[in-house]
Amino acid sequence: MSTRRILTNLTENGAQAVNAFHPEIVNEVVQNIESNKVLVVGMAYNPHCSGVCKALTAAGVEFKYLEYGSYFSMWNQRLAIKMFTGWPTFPQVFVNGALLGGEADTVKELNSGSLFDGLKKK
Ligand SMILES: N[C@@H](CCC(=O)N[C@@H](CS)C(=O)NCC(=O)O)C(=O)O
Repeated sequence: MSTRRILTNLTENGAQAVNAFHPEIVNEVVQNIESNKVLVVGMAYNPHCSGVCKALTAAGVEFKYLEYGSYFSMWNQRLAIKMFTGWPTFPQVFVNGALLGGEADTVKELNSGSLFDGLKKK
């Protein structure tokens, strides 16, 4: 049994409500996923967001960073992003058009994976 079955089984009203929830933010994220090999979507004051940016920089990976609010602002805009990606926290890191995950997933991949091969400065 899929635990996400509601996401693929929306009524027309439900789908319209989801699509109308901060589409300008979701569209901006989508455009940046498509136009940047590595995209970090984050929020201010979140140590996982600064941490993942530091880890990517130390590894010589170029990336674009988009920031939406902080612990004190833009909750709804961040919720729209979470509803779109299905990822519950920030940062959200995208590589070559696909969601990789958060800071922990990115650091693990930088240390022992091959996803960033070819994206590191020589
Ligand atoms: N395990 C996650 C930790 C990220 C995390 O827990 N972020 C929290 C803030 S510290 C978050 O985004 N909470 C949801 C929100 O504030 O919108 C990672 O490695 O990226």
